[in-house]
Amino acid sequence: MTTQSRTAPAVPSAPQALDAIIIGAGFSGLYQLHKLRDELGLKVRVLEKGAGVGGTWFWNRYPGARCDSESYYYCYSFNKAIEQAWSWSERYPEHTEIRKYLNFVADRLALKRDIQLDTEVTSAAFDDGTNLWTVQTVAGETFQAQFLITAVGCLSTANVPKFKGLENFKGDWYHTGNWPPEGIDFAGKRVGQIGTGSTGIQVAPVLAKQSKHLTIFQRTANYSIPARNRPVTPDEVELTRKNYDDVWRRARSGTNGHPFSMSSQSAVSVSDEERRAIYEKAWERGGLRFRASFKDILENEKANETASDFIREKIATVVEDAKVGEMLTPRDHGFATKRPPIDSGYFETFNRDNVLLVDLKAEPIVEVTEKGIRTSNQEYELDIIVFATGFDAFTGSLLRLNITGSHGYALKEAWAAGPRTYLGLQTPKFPNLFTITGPGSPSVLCNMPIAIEQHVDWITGCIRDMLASGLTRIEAEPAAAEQWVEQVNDAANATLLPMASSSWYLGANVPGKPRVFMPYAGGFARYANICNDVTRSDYRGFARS
Ligand code: N01
Repeated sequence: MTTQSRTAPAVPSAPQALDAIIIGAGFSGLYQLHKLRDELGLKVRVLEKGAGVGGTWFWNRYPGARCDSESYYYCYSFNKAIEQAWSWSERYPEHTEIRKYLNFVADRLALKRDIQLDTEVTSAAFDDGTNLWTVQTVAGETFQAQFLITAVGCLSTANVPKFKGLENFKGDWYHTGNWPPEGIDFAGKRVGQIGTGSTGIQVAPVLAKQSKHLTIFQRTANYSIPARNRPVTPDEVELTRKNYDDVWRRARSGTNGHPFSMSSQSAVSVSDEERRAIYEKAWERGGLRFRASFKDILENEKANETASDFIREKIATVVEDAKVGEMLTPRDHGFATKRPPIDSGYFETFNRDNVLLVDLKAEPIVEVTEKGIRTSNQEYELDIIVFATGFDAFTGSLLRLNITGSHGYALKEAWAAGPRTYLGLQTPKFPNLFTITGPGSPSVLCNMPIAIEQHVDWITGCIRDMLASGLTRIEAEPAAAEQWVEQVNDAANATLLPMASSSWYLGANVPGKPRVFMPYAGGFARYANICNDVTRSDYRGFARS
């Protein structure tokens, strides 16, 4: 870890009084700061653990780390001048370029003066007497504010599996979500990579090129669509700038916050030839849009099987060794029931002489040794282990903040059986606490900046209305949260998403975590309408005083 949180002074400091505290300086925290400070005129401080702004993109610097949404809509839409001034260089921006963009926005809006970096929050406690939150940091600083907004992202707490013997490993190991900013020299090294999710699929082709030898330890074979990344031409930049209003309108009116629409055809209503031609075209175009080829890929098992089969055939065509190709072929879940990755030469990587695939279903990891990884079959000698093993998604980053709400009720207790929120925005008994893209909201099922802007706009409107009415406290009602949890479950069950039993959407990737489907799968546009309707109905489901 390269960032150093400030350390505690001998004598704790007096609380610093603010109107609102925001935790996190990624896409969410930056925009929330702008709205509360520059539109509502509030005194706001952003507390950020990292040494720079960027959130997810501050920490995820592994080679090959890119965004899976296309650059022209993986950005803010709220500010015309910023929108028109920025140019992306590639179809899928690399992490460095996204950090540059977020710094550009932060500088343009003069946000950095209200962002405190290297500041890790250790606890947040609500006081029923004053309706204030008190937030403490590792350095022993104390902040107090009426409103507390978590902008910590959904995928910020690294999941490092507790393999026996990891402490004995004589080489180096890294988690992709905690990558050292100075980078890692893989030249001449024998590298072991564990995990083949979106991250593993991005990092593997680059590690294979940079290292002497790469061993990929795969637990679950994954589908992937070619990204077809390429530079963006000046003409494309110009055209997008002209059409931005339409881009954002389309992004907000759809299911996933992407500006492309879902086909109106069913995959099982067309002939085999037609279907294949549509899939081929989508495969050639590349990217997440592949799943929009037919309207029912995520709703109907037969339709899903057609997409899954098509990709399985592609894997068999690309991978030269048939045995390896079969090991790489997913058979235990349907396409897109887990978050579908996109790649730049992932399956081709297995045609290289310096790459070995190990199937952990056939030979599970027994322990990490001094020299490498021992499976039930043999020991693989390694110099570096890369954990591309994902995150304690949604709840991990919120629970580690040690939040206690009304009458000392701990969030850990409230969510012991899984997160229970109202609209993903608030949890009963945690007044004046708002969660941007929290569990129970569309969040990760969406193009994130669109989901983030919708939440920040709603929270800002809610606070504005409270201040205008002289109200000091807002709290989700337990009955509203119960009903919302049911709606989240119903929305998931109307899709094939719960079918993937090892998905992080369900918390299944972290041993011991309650299995609850966490994001709202009813679609972005429908969700945004529900939120607007709640506002119009005088904040139905919230108790305000
Ligand atoms: O994490 P994952 P990720 N032993 O949880 C394996 C976003 N993202 O970092 O499938 C062995 O998907 C695990 O195996 P299994 C995106 O939303 C965004 O790849 O559980 N293996 C799996 O293969 C994405 O979905 C961008 O059986 C173990 C892998 O590790 C999310 O981040 C780019 C294991 C983890 O896959 C998470 O993706 C990249 C164990 N004990 C990522 N534990 C953007 O473009 C886990 N695994 C914005």
